[in-house]
Amino acid sequence: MIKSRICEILGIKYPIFQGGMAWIADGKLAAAVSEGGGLGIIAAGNAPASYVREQIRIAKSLTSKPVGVNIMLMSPYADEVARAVVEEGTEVVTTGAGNPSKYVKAWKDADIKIIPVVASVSMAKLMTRLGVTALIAEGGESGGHVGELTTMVLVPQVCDATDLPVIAAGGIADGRGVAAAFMLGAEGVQLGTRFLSAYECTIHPNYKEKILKATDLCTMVTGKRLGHPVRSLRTKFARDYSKAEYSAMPDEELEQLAVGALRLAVVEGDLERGCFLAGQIAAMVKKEQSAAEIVKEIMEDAEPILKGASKWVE
Ligand code: TUI
Repeated sequence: MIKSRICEILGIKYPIFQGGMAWIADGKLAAAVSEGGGLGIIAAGNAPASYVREQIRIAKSLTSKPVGVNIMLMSPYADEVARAVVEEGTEVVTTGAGNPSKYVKAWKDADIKIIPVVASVSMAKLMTRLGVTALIAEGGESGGHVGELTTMVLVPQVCDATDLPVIAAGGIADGRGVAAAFMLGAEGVQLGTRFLSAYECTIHPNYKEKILKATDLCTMVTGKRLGHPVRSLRTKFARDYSKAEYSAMPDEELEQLAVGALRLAVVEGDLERGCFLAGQIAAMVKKEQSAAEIVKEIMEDAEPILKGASKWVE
């Protein structure tokens, strides 16, 4: 069994997190992952605190194991969600798409375990100084909002910059990816895209089908011009948006193009206007499974690979 500090700190069986995917990672999916021995995470995304409270309660009705909440720091509701997690007695908070410094004191006072996503060494050092619990080093292979560096490059540099446990994210789909992440110094992994095919993941069937049929080159990054690069499936929406980015279209109009596109993908399965966020490993997601099966399969597949690594050394 693969164990690390993160299992003890969080009280989980396997050091694997389910990424906090906006519009997708609800209380039901998070509870299923936690029941399977990983850490399920509810995504606040751009939703108000009332939605997050409701999902926390749903998760708590389905599992007594720890469940995390991811706070997307660019959300207009980030402040109220940051207060709600304290009031709801959330055990673990992860953050993304920004700097969570202003919330750290209140969360520490409430004994919440704080695990920010970092996309650079400087942010890793800053978070370490603030006394957070662990770090998620997320490379640009991931779906959604992406940083500049790849997982292969970011993880070892973040591990060198901190004594905290590091969770690797971005580009991990199976046991091989887990083993590789541990070789880079990580003590845990976070996967998003692989959980899109979970039975408990209630995205529109069109979304699931697109993931299951994806091929290696099927994602692209858009949004660089406005400073919010986002990786998604190469759909009509993504190609149109990309074209608009390189046109003379004013920034405000460009911003308007993307409004509501995540909801259209997740809820409506809108193949024309939806933005289907997905990581580069989408092509490695081949079948529907329960969340618990995904967790167990990935972590058990990683074991013989890590054990067998000595075969390379004479
Ligand atoms: O946050 C994510 N992935 C996301 S958020 C999201 S919702 C969204 N919708 C529309 C536009 C943009 C986002 C979809 N996917 N991943 C975690 C992550 N955080 N990746 C990179 C970062 C990050 C980047 C910069 C974390 C900190 C950071 O610090 C910069 C600073 O100094 O504030």
